[in-house]
Amino acid sequence: MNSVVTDVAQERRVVTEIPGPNSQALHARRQKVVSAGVAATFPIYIDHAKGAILVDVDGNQYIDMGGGIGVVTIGHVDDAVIDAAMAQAHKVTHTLFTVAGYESYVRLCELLAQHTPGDFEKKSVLVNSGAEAVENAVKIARKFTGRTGVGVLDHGYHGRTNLTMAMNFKAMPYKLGFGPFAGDIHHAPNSYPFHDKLSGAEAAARTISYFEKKVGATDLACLVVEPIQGEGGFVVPADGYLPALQKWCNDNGIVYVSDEVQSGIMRTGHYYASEFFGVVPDLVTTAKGVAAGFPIAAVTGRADIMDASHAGGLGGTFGGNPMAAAAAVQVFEEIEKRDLLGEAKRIEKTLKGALVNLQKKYPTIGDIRGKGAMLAIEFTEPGTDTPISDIVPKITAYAIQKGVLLLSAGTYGNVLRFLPSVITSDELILDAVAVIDEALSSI
Ligand code: PLZ
Repeated sequence: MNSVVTDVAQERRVVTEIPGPNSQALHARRQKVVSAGVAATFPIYIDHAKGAILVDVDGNQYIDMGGGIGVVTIGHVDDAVIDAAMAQAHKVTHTLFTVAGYESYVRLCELLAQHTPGDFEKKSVLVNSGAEAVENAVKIARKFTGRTGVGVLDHGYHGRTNLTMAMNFKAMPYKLGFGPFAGDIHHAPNSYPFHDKLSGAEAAARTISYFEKKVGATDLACLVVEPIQGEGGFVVPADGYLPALQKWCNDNGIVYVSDEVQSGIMRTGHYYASEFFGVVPDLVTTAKGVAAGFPIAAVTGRADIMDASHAGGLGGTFGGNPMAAAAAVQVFEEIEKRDLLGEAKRIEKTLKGALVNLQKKYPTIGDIRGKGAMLAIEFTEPGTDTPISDIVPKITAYAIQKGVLLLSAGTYGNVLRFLPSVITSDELILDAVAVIDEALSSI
């Protein structure tokens, strides 16, 4: 277990019952010391990983179709990223950037300014997690506007801190019993074309009317929107919806915040999903895929907004950790060097094609949606949009037994979402879909 793993055959391989004996033993230890509030979606324990494959402590190999919920977009244990982080680790591991600086923080902010949407002067602050990035975006927008209201959309997800809990749509499991929550958060209906059948213009008019009636535009500091909703079920808004929201924000002095924690950094075949929709946010949050698993996140946006905070108002002990920042810088370099945006588009072509074929066989697949390597299928009663919520848990339980790790999503738990690394081969993608096919025919 101490040896350096250099390679793993890119294939699924089941060599014990799942969970195997070593995973079972670790799970028993975990249950004694890890809070029951920390879920265990699969009671398996990973020893090492490479590329698109996870290897558990019993030697079982899984095709990772979840990427640690969209984090290892570049692939597990990418050599260039690990080398960059290790080189930094041997130089300096911590100073606290607000006390004494280092280059990787500055370089990452340069890259974020370059690759986030919008051709204007941008600045960033680096933090530790997606939720912390969202918290900071709200903080910064409030300081800039002198207003306090925060608009969010139904089916949205923004984190597990007190403020971001209040911004989430779903009570269970994110909020129930954890209140009281931060105030002045206002929820409005989103665009969910598969269910609401509204055009982008109609859905935007509904959203805007809610905010205008319930809050009043002049009391809103910001609107925080995931361009493709992640935990909510990879909800892709109707054409024109996001640009209409952005225009309304711009016209009314509301800071438009794009929460790209899940959809950002090559995931959709673009650096940021906002680009796909033709939206130029005032502020963007980045986390997950930016550093391949090293914890780091950012708020990036218009320099005047980012500079509205007084010195000392933003920061935190570990924010922009040198190793995590060096890893993130390398991720950006690899995206360019290896055309990883193109790889995300390849995943879309292969996976969407296979899912369309699957839908022909199984009419319970009501909708196929998403972009790049962020795709999902939603299960509904055939010919209707009534959710069927017991199919997805059966598929994920079946698949893990066969060496495929799949994730669910959606307000009704009826969405199977795919967040594979963009380096996953077509062969592995098709193999994973074949396992879903087997699962569906066995249900
Ligand atoms: N904003 C859009 O998707 C994190 C949550 C996993 P953190 N989504 C995965 C879980 O069960 O906690 C997310 C997101 C969007 C914010 C966040 C929060 O990011 O890094 O988990 O804090």
